[in-house]
Amino acid sequence: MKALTFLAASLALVAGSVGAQAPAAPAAPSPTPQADAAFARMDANRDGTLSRDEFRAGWVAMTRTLAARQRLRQQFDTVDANRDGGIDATEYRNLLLIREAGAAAPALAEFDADRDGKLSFGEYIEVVRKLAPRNDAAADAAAGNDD
Ligand SMILES: [Ca+2]
Ligand SMILES: [Ca+2]
Repeated sequence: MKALTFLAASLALVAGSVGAQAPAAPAAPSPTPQADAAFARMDANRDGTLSRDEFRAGWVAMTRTLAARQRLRQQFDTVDANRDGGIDATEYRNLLLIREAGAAAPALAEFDADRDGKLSFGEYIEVVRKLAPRNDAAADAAAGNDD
């Protein structure tokens, strides 16, 4: 389910359709709302079918986002030295981005949206976005952020 949500979010990038109005809801609830949303976003000209070009563009955007997210996930797992699934204050201080920022480094709390004292993967992506704004991987992965 999480992967599907992510997929749908990734495809929001396609054709700049973020924020565009959702297609008319079908009479019966869709069994695959994420897939339907992904399809709608890939369907750039809204004609209800995917051309080869629309599919190609969607595929490229999706694989790019997935690859970016995978790279960030690997980074996150490396930083999470004690493997508890979160970046705590000590691990945070060891982040290259934080060390490079030195005294200007923002506090962990600034990114700790759920206030549990650690950074989840989603919260970590915000760190990379803020401190390495030119990092395409972060931008892509953040667009598909679902946690
Ligand atoms: Ca940890
Ligand atoms: Ca947190």
